[in-house]
Amino acid sequence: MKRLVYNKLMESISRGEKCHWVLLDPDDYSLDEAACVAKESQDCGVNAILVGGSLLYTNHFDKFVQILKKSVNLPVILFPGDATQLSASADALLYLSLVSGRNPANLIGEHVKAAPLIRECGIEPVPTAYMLVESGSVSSVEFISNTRPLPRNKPQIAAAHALAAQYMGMSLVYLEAGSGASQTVPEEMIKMVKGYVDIPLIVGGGIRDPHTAEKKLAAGADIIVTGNVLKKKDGIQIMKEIASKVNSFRAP
Ligand code: 1GP
Repeated sequence: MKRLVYNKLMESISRGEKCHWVLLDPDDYSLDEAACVAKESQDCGVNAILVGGSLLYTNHFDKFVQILKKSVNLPVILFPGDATQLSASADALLYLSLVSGRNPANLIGEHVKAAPLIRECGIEPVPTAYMLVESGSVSSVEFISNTRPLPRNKPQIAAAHALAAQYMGMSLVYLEAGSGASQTVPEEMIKMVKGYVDIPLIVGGGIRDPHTAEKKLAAGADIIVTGNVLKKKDGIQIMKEIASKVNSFRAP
């Protein structure tokens, strides 16, 4: 199994570096806009681009990935809502198991559908424990996956899930408040999960300013993901500030 993207990520994390990934939902951008936003993100100092969404309304997924690959030198990593969101042009794919839920489709069903295609396309799968965290309202992931999020005031439950995922051989843990979340993943939960596992920790959902990003990193996030902030009027400027915070971050 290919491990190029993952090994590079591990090298950077072992040097004590933090990462900032940007999520581009194919429904939010035309192909030209995507190319432009990806270049701007690269110029801001972002480390990788994620592509995907819980539910897609547009039919340009593969072209979307292709144009991103042509526009930037960053790794383009799939963040699929289901087994239909695949593209041979991507560098890697977060092979997401929604371990916070108990829906077999998101634990093994979609994986079985996607596995032969991933093999055929030669995409690098990165086994990722995806954990949805309660964030004040029903997120798209929660609704579409028909699962319940982890209670936000019970960090020990999140830690047990992350540890189980590590014991099962997963390579990453992703703590997700949901795109556009009004409440981000609590620092207490990030800290506790980080204390339980050795694999890198991704935190995303509702991070819209450099100060919030810094708090997540200080609590133990290795990678932060931002998406919606780009759609703000001054989104690129805010992204630049977040990326610079991430790139210059040193553990306190
Ligand atoms: C969603 O964590 C990502 O999976 C990004 O969330 O759009 O709220 O930044 P935002």
